[in-house]
Amino acid sequence: MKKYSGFSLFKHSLSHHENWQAAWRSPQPKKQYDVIIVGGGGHGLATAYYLAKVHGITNVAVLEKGYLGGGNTARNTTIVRSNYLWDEASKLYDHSLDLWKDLSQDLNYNVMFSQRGVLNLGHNLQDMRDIERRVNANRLNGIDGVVLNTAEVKEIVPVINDSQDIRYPVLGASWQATGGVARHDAVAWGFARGADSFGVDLIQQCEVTDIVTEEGAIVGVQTTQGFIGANKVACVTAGNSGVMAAMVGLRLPIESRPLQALVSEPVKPIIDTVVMSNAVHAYVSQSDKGDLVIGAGTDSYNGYGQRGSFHVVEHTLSAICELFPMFSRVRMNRAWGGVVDTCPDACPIVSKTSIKGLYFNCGWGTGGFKATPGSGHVFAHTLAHDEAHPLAAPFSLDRFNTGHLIDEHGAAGVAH
Ligand code: FAD
Ligand code: PYC
Repeated sequence: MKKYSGFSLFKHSLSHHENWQAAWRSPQPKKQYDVIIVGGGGHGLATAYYLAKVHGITNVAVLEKGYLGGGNTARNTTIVRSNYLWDEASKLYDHSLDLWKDLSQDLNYNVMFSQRGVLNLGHNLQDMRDIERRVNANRLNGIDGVVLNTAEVKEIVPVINDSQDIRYPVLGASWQATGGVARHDAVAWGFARGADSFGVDLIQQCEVTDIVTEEGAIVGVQTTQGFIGANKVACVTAGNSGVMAAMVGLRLPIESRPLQALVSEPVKPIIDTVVMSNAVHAYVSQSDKGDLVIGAGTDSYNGYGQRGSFHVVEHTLSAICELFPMFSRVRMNRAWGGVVDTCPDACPIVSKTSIKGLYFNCGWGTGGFKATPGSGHVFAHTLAHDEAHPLAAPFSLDRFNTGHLIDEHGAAGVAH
């Protein structure tokens, strides 16, 4: 990777960006690849990076219909944690959390991973029982977590409304001190630059319009830049996975729905952790720039428009203002939506398919950003060995036949 001297950094700071060196190449697609990854979001790029770095497989292309990291990777609220209930999920997300810790060093790119802690609030006795159960399960799996009472929550977030006389009083919370946030764009760019440095071709503005098979095996993909041959095709297309599967006559157990978030004008530092409430469908953290980053629950209908309903934002902001009355005077700058694909058990699909050489990594729903490095790492193994990584094995498509679902609705960041 290119290293910059102090002088060249100074020179670049005075020049326009068109003079900056590109962080990755923009090659023409080759005729044939060992592996084509469809989808240049964080997960697809991480998969390409680990395929090259860990498994030495570099004849790889990532095909992205828009620009790298412009899908849900660009639209998420960057919360990272691993406090899931069941062994299978918590081990997968904790593997990811481990990778986050050294990711900036590994990529030589600052992904701004900040372990500022994550609170999941409880508002009634059943919430608190669920929190205790989840924290106990986490600790049995070696994942840090404590159960806090109202006063302890208030100590961590002095601006929270601790009145017990409100619609959703704060009775306590789970606290994962090692959770936090990372910079979403930097994660995509860091993995992209890393993959490119190993010779992976990153091809933007290249939409896959069909997956081509012969006698039940992959031969390549049809794209807006023509046919490209491949021995293996890995679909990492988040909210478009159902569409990709339909190209080969497969039906995934997935619903695709809009999920929204919004940011305020920048304000002085006021909240130095992440506060989430599944019950009120609202969560908030503060970016390094000062914006309050606020998120909502999913819309209750399926759709592919990258925007959500107004009433969801209204509901979220009324909950936020109840939890943080002082935020009622902050102005909101912008709102946006992404499309999240969710399985019935709120867990991902990381899997081979019945078609030889075709793989899916999807269904991360409202919570896949935190999994970006871990997902790429285990999926690369699955692609390289044509056999699931042990941490990915419980997340194969088989579970919808065997009934071994892993119900993580309770630990999902937002209700869906
Ligand atoms: P994406 O980044 O969406 O990448 C998929 C890519 O595939 C896209 O770039 C798309 O253009 C491309 N593509 C699709 N079809 C084709 C095609 N036919 N040909 C070529 N390319 C194609 N998760 C958390 O853990 N923490 C959070 O705080 C959090 N907050 C969220 C807030 C919002 C508002 C949203 C929408 C999501 C949130 N998530 C969060 C979820 C998280 O964003 C996703 O799970 C994660 O980013 C998925 O990454 P990805 O790389 O799989 O998908
Ligand atoms: O999974 O932690 C999460 C999350 C937070 C906001 C959206 N998803």
